[in-house]
Amino acid sequence: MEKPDQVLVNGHTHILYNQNSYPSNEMIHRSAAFFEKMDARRSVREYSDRAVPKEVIENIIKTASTAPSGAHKQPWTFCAIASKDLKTKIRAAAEKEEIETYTNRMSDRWKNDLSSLGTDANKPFIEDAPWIIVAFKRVYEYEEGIKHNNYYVNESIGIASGMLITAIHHAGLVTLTHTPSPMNFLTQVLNRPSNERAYLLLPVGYPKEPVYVPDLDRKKLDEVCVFYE
Ligand code: IYR
Repeated sequence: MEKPDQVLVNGHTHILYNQNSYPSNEMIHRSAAFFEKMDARRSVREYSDRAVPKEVIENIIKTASTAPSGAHKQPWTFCAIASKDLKTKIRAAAEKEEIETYTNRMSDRWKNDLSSLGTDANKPFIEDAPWIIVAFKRVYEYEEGIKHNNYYVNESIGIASGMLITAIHHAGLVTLTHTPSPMNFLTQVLNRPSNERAYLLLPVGYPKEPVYVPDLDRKKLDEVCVFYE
């Protein structure tokens, strides 16, 4: 059958797409190997100040930005911060919120749930890591001067953030999803426009040596998955 290089859909060009596929045994091997790789990922809270090339940060953000998004609006902005001065300002503002959160906003049950992770209001990683990435979701856009809401913004930025974390791990670096709450101070510190809302703050770098992480188990497959065959 003839396969044209492109077709028209509602007057828009759709191009021929060829995704590599693999024989079943190779697919099983590849998917198992990727699971092993991702299962080795851990959130790390203590960072070395060893430099990471800007090109690596560019590549991981480009990877995140390949994520699917509502109507392909790509409703995200990733701010990558290496400036010591800005990192110091962000740390101070984040710790101010976190002190309030840990002291007054979190329930006892919540604090108890976090105790095995060893988190507290101190956030030295914001200054220690060579890079901080702040993911902003873009709630709306101005198109020809008219305000249009984006679609499925939370889903889109969530998926992109997952891909960002995967790309960081793949590069051999570590990260952590830090969620100072409320995080609107980041709008002011980074001078972002009013259509952007801070979503996650991720330090990116090498772990401090030696570094220790909580001895966690992951849920087994049958606890997270139900098959209907
Ligand atoms: N936002 C705080 C608290 C925190 C909350 C949860 I749920 C965590 O899994 C980890 C930390 C912080 O970033 O420390």
